[in-house]
Amino acid sequence: MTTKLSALQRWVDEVAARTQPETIHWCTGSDDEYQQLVDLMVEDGTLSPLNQETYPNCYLHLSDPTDVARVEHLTYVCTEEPDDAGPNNNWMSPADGHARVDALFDGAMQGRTMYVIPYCMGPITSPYSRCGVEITDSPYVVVNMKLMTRMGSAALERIERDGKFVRGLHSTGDLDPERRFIMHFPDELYIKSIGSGYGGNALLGKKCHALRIASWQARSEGWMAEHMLIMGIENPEGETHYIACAFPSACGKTNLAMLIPPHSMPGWKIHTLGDDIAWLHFDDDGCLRAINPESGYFGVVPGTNEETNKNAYDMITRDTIFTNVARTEDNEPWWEGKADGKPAYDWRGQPYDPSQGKAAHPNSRFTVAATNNPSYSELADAPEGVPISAIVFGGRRKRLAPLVYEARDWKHGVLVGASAGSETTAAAIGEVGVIRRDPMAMKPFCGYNFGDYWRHWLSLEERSDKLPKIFHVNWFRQDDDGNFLWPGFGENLRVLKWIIDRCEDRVGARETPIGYLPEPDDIDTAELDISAETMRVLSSVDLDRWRIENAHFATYLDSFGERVPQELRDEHERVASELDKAS
Ligand code: OXD
Ligand code: MN
Repeated sequence: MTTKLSALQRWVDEVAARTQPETIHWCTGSDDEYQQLVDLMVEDGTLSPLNQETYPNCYLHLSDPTDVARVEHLTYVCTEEPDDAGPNNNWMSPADGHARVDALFDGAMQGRTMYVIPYCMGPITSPYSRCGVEITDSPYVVVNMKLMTRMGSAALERIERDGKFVRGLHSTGDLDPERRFIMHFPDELYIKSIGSGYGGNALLGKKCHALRIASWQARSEGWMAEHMLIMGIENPEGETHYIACAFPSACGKTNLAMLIPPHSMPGWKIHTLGDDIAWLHFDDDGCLRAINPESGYFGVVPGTNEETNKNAYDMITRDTIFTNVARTEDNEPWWEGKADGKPAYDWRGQPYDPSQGKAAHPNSRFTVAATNNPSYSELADAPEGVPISAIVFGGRRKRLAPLVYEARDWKHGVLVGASAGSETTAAAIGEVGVIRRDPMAMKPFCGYNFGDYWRHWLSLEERSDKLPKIFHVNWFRQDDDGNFLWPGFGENLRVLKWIIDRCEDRVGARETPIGYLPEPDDIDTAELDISAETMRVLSSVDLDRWRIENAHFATYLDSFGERVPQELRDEHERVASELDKAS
């Protein structure tokens, strides 16, 4: 197969000339192709079949031990002006960026097959979807892209019709962290990634295209590309609200999106549209609608069990690629938090020895098609997307942030999102558990200066009088002994119900300097073992700590200098003076 789109053919020829592959394979996206690549990888040891009786069609990939997470320090946005990438990104000039990686791509595919993967982010027929082509020398990337995106012949046909696509060039190179770079050239809609096979660095449709490049495109085209799950919440009366929630990596987006309602809420249903990325566009009536550009999940495995996320637990018993989990004697996958079985081999493939650390890597992952999810919403394929009633920000905060609060209005909501912070997780290389600012959960993914990004968010107010309400949640509050105050998981639906009731003006709220909070008994705690005192703590505002938090945020804003919109500074000062007045 080749293409009639000369720009694409030229690019493929140009890449082949530089990387010198042995053969070129244009991916059709067929099931046979998937199976042939799986067989090839089983033969060369890249994949191992798991127990096919209990885990049909499941395979295990153990990565190079240095290649287990996103590498934010090696991820660059290459713009002519450093200020366009902003202090939130590593910067290189486009000329230096290309030169740096092109040298590594020279001859990089010798003796390998070069795969050309046309893909479509979003439903093939949606006007909101955007396409790309990833060239890679990794069959592991191809099979993951098959599970995660609409890829192959149908995508190629759309690309040939559109004539426009994002170019993504990837090679695993020699997996040497010294020769690993993830480079973005937003002006050229070009991504070059070398030296890593890890999902967030190598499945270029995901973070590189659907967030970093798409956020750049979205600003100029008037839409939003966000690190958000999308879910539908149906009440017993059959009324469904859709919400989009932005939480940092490994903070429970997948679990929330697939939530199973608690026993005390019979008749409620959850419909999952997406667990990681939302593209939001205004329709002709000014309603903000969301599509999920992806069609599969690349989720964190540890902690997944029948209690925390039964839908995910069931979904990954078939047709799943596991990366860096442990294995039992019976060749079943195993991870910390799995209720049954015990590990015989760890994620490095070594006999399990607890003194050597966890059996499964804390950032071990499953890749699976979204259609495997028992709570999959057919509307995930709807070209027009779904209308969003609420945007919810959140993070992991042991202290400070209450269980839930609502922003006063859109402008305040932008401040709430911009000032969000969270404890770091194993999804990126680096120290785990330290608080960092993660505006809109986009710190690692915004493809341009955060100052300009906040301006773009603020500008949406001029576009519509039907904007969603904005909320903030924190499932992770702890007491002084490190116990979680809120049970989380399915019980989070109780909080989502309050959010929807607020959207429908069905419940009141208490006004505070940080926004509107529920009264402690506004959140139904029937059948929960939680004291009135805990609910009081979860729904109170520690004014002194918030003043400190607010002052830290002022310093953070200053680091973006003149690019910070005055409107955001004014809003921040308004909250600061409310906090002063109240304390
Ligand atoms: C992810 C991440 O894999 O955010 O989704 O790191
Ligand atoms: Mn993510």
